[in-house]
Amino acid sequence: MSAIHTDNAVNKLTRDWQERDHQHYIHPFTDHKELGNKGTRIITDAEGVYIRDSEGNEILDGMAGLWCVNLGYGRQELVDAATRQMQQLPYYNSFFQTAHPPAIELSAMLGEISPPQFNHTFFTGSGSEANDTVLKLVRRYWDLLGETQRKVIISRKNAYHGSTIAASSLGGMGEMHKQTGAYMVPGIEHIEQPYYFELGGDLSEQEFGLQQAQFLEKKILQMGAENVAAFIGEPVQGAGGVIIPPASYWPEIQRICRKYDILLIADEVITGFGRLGEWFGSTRLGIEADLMPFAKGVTSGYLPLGGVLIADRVAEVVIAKGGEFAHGYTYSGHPAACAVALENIRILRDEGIIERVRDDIGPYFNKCWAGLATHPIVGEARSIGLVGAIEIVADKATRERFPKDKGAGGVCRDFCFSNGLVMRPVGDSMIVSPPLVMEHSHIDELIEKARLSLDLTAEAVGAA
Ligand code: PXG
Repeated sequence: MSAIHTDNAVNKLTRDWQERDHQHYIHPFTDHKELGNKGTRIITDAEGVYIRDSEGNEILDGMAGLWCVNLGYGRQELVDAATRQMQQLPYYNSFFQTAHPPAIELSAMLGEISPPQFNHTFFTGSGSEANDTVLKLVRRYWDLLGETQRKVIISRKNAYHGSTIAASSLGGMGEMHKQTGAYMVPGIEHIEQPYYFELGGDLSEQEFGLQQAQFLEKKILQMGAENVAAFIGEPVQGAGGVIIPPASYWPEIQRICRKYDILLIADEVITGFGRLGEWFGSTRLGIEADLMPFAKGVTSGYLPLGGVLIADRVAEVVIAKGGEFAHGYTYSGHPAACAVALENIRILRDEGIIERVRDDIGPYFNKCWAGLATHPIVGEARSIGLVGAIEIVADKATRERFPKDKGAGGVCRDFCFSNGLVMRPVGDSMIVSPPLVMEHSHIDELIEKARLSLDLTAEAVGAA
């Protein structure tokens, strides 16, 4: 249980950090006025699957940081890998006909652990940069094949692909589109998403999956198949609310992409590196992609790194016909980040962590999480591998939500925090994506704290 320190010195230090934070630090995706009134929670330490705040509260990290700390906190091997690499060669680039061993070895290793069509990697510093790279690679590929009219990329509403201008444009988040405004990248179209709980209506899951996938074919025909370059999707939408498509969805998307010969991009930034019990979510869901942007779990978040796995079909054209690809970042393939990634992958492999997600801790989590569906304000509890979502509703039978001004998701998040658990709200859906190294007892603790927080939420929002 969390131990709240009331020590004055501790409190004073926290107030001081909060004050300076408010005065100087602009946070990502944050309403500053609101945060200033409330006060930032300051995280100072972490170990295993727990984070600790500046007041000494220990909190079970149900989000693995931001869906990234796959190995959990405090893995000394990762620290040592970074230290060794920083001592030997802290930085060098791969721009001017040079390279360094960590980036070379990592690109070869990624070829080994990914599906067979992938043998090449382009490195970036983040998932957003990976998707900027995707956008350029896709259009370059078709240009090199002489199909210069193939510019349209089809994505989905409520997709998240990052927050650079290209990545916001690829994503389907309404507020981001509104704020990016006139600067959105042209030629990106968004179709409906496979969100059964919200949009399924009277259809069976299978029928709904097919229907949502067939929006792709309708869009291709509307744009003219000869103009369409690619389709991009997260195997399981993450930031959109852990939306797990019906089993019929991805095979139909794959069929349509093949029929019109358009590239299929699986954004594996969240689903890569074991989250769904396979190295890549695509394998679990039977997706055969041409490009796979990745980030987050590749280093368990210990250092920033992203990249794009490039299938032979694309790599061969870009290499044989492309000359110089005018694209790259100072930190593309940063040596320390690559060294950490290599060690991270070695641990995931040697300790059998991914198999454990598939065969043991994943199924245990799935079973326990499904049990939350009996709670009076839970309309659905879904999960796959080690990601899950629950839908908070006012009425289980009709799936009616609480009035927006109750902010049930935010209320639940706050109760979770004060009960020692991180869960992330997406509207009135509550999300978890814990470290892959969770033990059974951690899952039990997560479920118990989630249930307690749901009880308190029900009371606070005046559930019937
Ligand atoms: N693709 C996917 C599928 C993502 O989830 C990105 C790309 C962008 O990665 P970078 O490294 O540029 O952030 C992401 C990132 C949230 C949240 O609140 C999710 C992400 C990032 C920040 C917050 O759920 N996903």
